[in-house]
Amino acid sequence: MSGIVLPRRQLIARAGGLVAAAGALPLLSGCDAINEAPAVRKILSMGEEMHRASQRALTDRDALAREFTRADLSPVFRPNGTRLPEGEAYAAHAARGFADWRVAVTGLVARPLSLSMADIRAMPQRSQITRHDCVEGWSAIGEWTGVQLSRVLAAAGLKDSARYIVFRCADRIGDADYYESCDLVDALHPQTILAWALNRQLLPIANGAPLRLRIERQLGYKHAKYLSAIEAVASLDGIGAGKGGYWEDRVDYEWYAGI
Ligand SMILES: Nc1nc2c(c(=O)[nH]1)N[C@H]1C(S)=C(S)[C@@H](COP(=O)(O)O)O[C@H]1N2
Ligand SMILES: [Mo]
Repeated sequence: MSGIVLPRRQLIARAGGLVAAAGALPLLSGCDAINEAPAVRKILSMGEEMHRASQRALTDRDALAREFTRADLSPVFRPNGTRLPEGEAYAAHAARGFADWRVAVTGLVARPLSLSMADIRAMPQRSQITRHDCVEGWSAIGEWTGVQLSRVLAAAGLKDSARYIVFRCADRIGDADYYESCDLVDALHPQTILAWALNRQLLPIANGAPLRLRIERQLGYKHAKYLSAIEAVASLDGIGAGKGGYWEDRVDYEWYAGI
C-alpha cells in the first residue's frame, strides 16, 4: 500500500468509498486478522491520512495573522461601537487612571483570579502590529501591547471541561451588555492578547481602556473592549441569547468570524 501515492484530495475522496465498502468485507476477528487483510490495512492507512488532513485543517487556525511594521501604522486608529461606556462607575475608574480596575477570570478554572492592571502588566508582554478589519468596511493598522490570553488562562488553570472563553465588557449598547466569546483554538492563539496599549500609549478610552481583546484572526466585532471579566465555560447556552456575542445575538454576524 505504501508504494501508492495519490494526491491528498483524491485520497480523502476515495477513503470515503473504501470505508463504506468495509461493511461488505467478510467478518474478521482479532487484530491478526485485520493486519493480514490488505484491504483493511489500506482502509486503516487512509483513515490515518484523513486524521492527518483534519489535523492540518486545525493547525491552519494556528497560523499567524500578518504583522506589519511601524511604517504601516494608520495615522489614526478609528474607534467604533462604544467610545465611552456610560455610568458613574466607569467614569470613576477612568478618573483614577483605572488603578482599581479588576478583571475577573472565572468559570471552569482551577484558580479564579482577580487581576489588576498592574498584575497584567507584570506578566510577560507581547507587541504586535496588525490590521483590524471591521465588517462595516474599514480597516486600520495598529501596534498592540499586552499579555497573551494563554498565559492568563494558564495562570488560572483551565479545567478539561472548558470549551469556550467568554469576554464580558463594561459597556452596554441599548439594553444589553456587550460580550463576545471564542473557542480554545483562538483563545490560546499566540496573537490573542489582552491589550492595554495602542501604538505604545495607554489604550485610549475610545479604543477600550483599560483593557481590550485582540484576537487577530477574527473580524473587528470579536475584539471586545472594556474587559471586565473572562469566563471559561463548557457551552454558550444561557449566555446572552446563546449565540456567543452581542452582535451574533442581534444581527446575522457569524460567531466564528475568522479571517
Ligand atoms: N465592548 C465593546 N467592544 C467592542 C465594540 C463595542 O461596541 N463594545 N465594538 C466592536 C467593533 S464592531 C469593532 S470594529 C471594534 C472597534 O475597535 P476600536 O474602537 O478600537 O476601533 O471593537 C469591537 N469591540
Ligand atoms: Mo466592527
